[in-house]
Amino acid sequence: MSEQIISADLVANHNSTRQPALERDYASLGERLDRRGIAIDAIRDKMEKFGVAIPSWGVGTGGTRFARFPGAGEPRDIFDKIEDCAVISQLTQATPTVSLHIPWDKADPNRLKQAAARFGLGRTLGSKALTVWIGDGSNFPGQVSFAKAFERYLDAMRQIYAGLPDDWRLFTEHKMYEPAFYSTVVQDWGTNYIIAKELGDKAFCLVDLGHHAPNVNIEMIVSRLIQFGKLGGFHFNDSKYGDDDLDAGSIDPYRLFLVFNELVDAELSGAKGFHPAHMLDQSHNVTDPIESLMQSAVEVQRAYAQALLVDRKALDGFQEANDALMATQTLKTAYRTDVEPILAMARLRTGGAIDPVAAYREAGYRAKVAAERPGVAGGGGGIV
Ligand SMILES: [Mn+2]
Repeated sequence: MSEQIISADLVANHNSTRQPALERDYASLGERLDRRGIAIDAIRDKMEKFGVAIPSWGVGTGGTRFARFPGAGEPRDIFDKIEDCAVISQLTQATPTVSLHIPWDKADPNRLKQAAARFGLGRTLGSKALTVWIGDGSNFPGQVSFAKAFERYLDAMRQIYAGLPDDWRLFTEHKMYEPAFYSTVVQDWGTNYIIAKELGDKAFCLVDLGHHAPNVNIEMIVSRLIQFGKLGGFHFNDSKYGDDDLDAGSIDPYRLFLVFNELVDAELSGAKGFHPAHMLDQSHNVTDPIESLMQSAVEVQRAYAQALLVDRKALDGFQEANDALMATQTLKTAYRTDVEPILAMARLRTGGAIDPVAAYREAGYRAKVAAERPGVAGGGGGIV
């Protein structure tokens, strides 16, 4: 049994006051889904198995382009970060893994393994994937040769790929711009796909939702990568303009749903080699990072649950009949369904909190660590 940072009694009390209402809501939703031919328990089972990784850097306060405004009780090192990640995992039961950022998280690997195992984050260092994002590019027209820059990139990546263990996967991430503002070597999914094809069978494309031009149809990119066996996984966040760090589902939850609609379609149709890795990748400046990450993990889970409710047989029929109105309504029917009772029931059954943010606030965790962790200047900021 792994160690629990938030008192088990507090979580039990939190849940006991909310459980009767949840059970009624779950039964009511179950009845309505049953009329649509959907077994609510089967959806709940999938939620219980679902996991999205927390990035170690996400639990600290991020930097803006102008300054960094540290929050109280910020983690001082990777070991504090692992404790914060353990709180998120305990209350949501949706974030069983932590993704480390090298070189920000330099630490003795054995000590890291022990810390992760202590909080049931045992898979942390059992990773089988390496994500490479290189912010190479230029700020002025004429500054670099596009072709030479890409050839240098490919040469470097071939060396990394050659050193990859046989059972590992290599993910490459495209990003439209930043830190370079005129051209970026891996700027779009087309370049990313070329890289994955050039490197070989262990190379896949990672899609960061915030790394596209405004109005780009990201769900279609996801479909393309699935169709040609090159979707590696996701960095979830949301974006309004040129940012890539807002909380998942906070701006355009329908787009998040449409991405999961493609993922569920691939899952149910048994797309070859389909096992995407999910991670949050966002930065928090005006919220408690732990609260934002808990909420974001739940939003990703919610999109997955809603996408599982799509009547795919009906959708296929409407597509074949070119009935655009009913096809799109089929998606909307799933999206409009409030799946919160399913998510809360999954959390309750797996030891989490029915309302993770409320339980976190009841526990007073932030005030407690603020007293234990003196403020640090600087630290690992940065935006990727
Ligand atoms: Mn990213």
